[in-house]
Amino acid sequence: MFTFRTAGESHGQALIALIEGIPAHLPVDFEFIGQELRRRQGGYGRGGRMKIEKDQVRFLSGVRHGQTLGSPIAMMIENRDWPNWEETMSAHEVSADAMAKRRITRPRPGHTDLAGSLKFNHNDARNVLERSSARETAARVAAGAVAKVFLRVFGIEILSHTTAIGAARLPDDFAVSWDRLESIRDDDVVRCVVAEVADQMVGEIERAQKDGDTVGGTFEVVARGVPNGLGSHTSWDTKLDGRLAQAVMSVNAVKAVELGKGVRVAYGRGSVAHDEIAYNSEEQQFYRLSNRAGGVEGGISNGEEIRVIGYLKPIPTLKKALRSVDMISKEPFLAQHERSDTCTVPAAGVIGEAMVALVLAQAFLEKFGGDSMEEIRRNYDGYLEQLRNFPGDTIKI
Ligand code: EPS
Repeated sequence: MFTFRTAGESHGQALIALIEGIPAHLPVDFEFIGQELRRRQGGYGRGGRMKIEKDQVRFLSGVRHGQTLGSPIAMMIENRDWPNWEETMSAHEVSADAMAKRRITRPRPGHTDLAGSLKFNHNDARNVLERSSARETAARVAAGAVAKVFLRVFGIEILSHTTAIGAARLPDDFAVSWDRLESIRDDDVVRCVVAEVADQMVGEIERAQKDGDTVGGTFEVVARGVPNGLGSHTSWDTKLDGRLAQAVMSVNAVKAVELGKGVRVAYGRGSVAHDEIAYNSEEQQFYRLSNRAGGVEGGISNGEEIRVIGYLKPIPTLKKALRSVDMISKEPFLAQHERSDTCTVPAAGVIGEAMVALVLAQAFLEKFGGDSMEEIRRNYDGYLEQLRNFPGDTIKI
């Protein structure tokens, strides 16, 4: 069973990602994993914190001589901001003065501050926001990078692009090709494939920044090479689309998730909503004449590209003041912050890729799982053979 979990506070010592269920003998591409972390840190509109952090993964367990052992993989990303927070975030008791110093009693609208403080009975919202901060997604990207390295062995690749920032958006019928996704440079400021729209996106961010405001937007994650058969129609929680939606929805600030043309088909007729079926006899493979479904039908991957779109609200840490109420005095005040990102949509696409990779790796291991890469390879090749020979001979018992 493939699982992953992260630990760590935004201004704590480090972030941790722990993965279980990656089989033995996967060669670990350290360079690629480092590059994934750098991609997440980029993007126009990030705040002062990204000038401090230079995320790097240290493998603490589960890898030996460049290959996985089949044991839990623990990864650590140090927070370079930690020396400025040692006392505030100390695991040990500190003086009353030190406790009061960076205490937060003024919850930001749209953030977890108030809901979390009430739920956990904290009188300092820092106890909530340190964990709810999107800093945590660095650990997800590290875990997702390992999942990507695993999936790549079986020809599955995942990329993303920014489809909207504020009012600047790609046309509704725009279908990005894999080549264009690959052409996005790691240091691209907005990660949009149409230069004209990219410029408009930069304009949206600049205007929001000037106003002390923030902007949201959308990204699309594309996974290619996914075979027919990941996920299952048999139970609600085995459906691949539901699992992808949950994973991408869990990315900070994402408020809606769509597969393929999910939103638009809801407003149209069935005759133009579905993907007609064809057969390629050379490749001995069924395929679809369009991909409105985003590669999943009935909760099962259908062999087409998987396309998942995430919709982000504008992040809620604002320089511009919003009305709120102090948690302790119950007095109204205007919530306002100095250090803040203006836009995180380009980074969110990279995080979305990680989440999609983690879900696909889990579903892949469910179906083809084994203890070593060699065993999984045999299982997978046998299944591909079965697909080519479909319906083949069924075993008579
Ligand atoms: C975040 C606030 C900012 C962001 C942070 C998420 O951090 P700080 O409060 O230290 O200025 O930069 O994102 C990251 C650190 C990151 O690695 O993405 C928040 O409140 O969610």
